[in-house]
Amino acid sequence: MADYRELWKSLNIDLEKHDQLCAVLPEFFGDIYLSQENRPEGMNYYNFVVSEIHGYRIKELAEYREKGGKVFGSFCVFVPDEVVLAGDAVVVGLCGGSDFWVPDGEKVLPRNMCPLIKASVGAKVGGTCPYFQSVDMLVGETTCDGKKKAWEILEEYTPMHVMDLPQMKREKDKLHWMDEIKIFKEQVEGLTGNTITKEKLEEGIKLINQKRKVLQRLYNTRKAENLPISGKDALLITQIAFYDDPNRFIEKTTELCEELEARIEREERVFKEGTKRILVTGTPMAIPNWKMHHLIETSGGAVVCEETCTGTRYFENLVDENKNTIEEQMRALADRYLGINCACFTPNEGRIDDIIRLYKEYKAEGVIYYSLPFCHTYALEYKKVKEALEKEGIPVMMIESDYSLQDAGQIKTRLEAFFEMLETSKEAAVTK
Ligand code: BJ8
Repeated sequence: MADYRELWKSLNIDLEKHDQLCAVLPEFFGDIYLSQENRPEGMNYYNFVVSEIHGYRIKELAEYREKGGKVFGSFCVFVPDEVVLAGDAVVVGLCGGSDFWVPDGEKVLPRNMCPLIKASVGAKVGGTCPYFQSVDMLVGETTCDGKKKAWEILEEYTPMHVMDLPQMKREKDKLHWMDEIKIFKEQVEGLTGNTITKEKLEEGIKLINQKRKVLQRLYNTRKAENLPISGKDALLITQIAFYDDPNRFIEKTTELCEELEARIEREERVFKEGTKRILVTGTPMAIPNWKMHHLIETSGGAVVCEETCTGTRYFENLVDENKNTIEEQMRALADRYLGINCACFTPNEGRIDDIIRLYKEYKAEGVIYYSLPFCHTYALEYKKVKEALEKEGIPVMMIESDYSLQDAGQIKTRLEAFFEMLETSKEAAVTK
């Protein structure tokens, strides 16, 4: 990585502490990612993005802000990026996925709390995340209780706007969410000084739809019998989608998709035959949380799809582009976003349908239900998901795990036993 110390200093980064973070990431990434065999050439771009994770993009954001541009930071896939783009602003995802930030988070939050929240708050409080230091406004939402209360702490550091997400999906909730998007539009206009016109919003909608489409194309390649890409690599790409420049991301991911489709034609695979195809469902995996995928893919499994917010919930369903007024566009945005099936909703039967559908589409052989500790909504929803999957004859196992590596050995043992069970039931089905 080039020398960005002056830039980091200008962003009030705690340089000494930040050096510790920079020192561990390359080795961590090397062990988990670069050790994989037969990776697609197109992954070089994403390797570069990670090698420059606190550099290149931060410099771009700084240059943009120097010219008067504004940067928004969000924590949830319900925040409509389209509105930010329509205001000629930039949006970056800020969810923390590293154990490094947890101790700083614990200085201001209770210990028995979701690591994603602790890491996100810790990244800001400790002054070790240049993305947090580059945003002009944070956008929170009322999803889980932990996040809601965390916003009250974060707003002591950076201006914060909170979107009131309904927890049901009735018509009145849709109207309420539409109102919230309108209020958010006013916030974006207020901060940027730019008016969001119908034309600008249309551009934003088209661009984000394009990003969704390229991610859908990428995921489609994972439906192939011969997997052309590992689950770890696919996860990394989705994680990067949250903060990369959208146009560049679309271009690079399109190139990669072409390569993957050619691999499928040639029947080139990244895993040996017999590797168990796994659907992961549950809480999001913010960068650099690669733990579960790494454990699965080094224990005899391959992740073929993620029903998570760093997976299909991020890009399934497009916003209708053919609307004639801002009012209609707002309704189209509300409709698309309220189609996301997060466990913070009740009832949330749609998520169960999604899991079963994705399991079939991606020809999965088993489901790993992943939950971060203290995430009550996802942990509680396991009961209903498990019952529904069992009814369908779909094997499922729940794993609750935080960002530390302490439980890695124990999880590996459980995964190996689960994959063995999948193999035994497959053999039994064949001999029947
Ligand atoms: S739409 S999953 S990104 S809220 S922070 S709920 S893990 S206890 S992140 Fe989420 Fe939006 Fe829903 Fe997706 Fe649980 Fe942790 Fe809360 Fe979390």
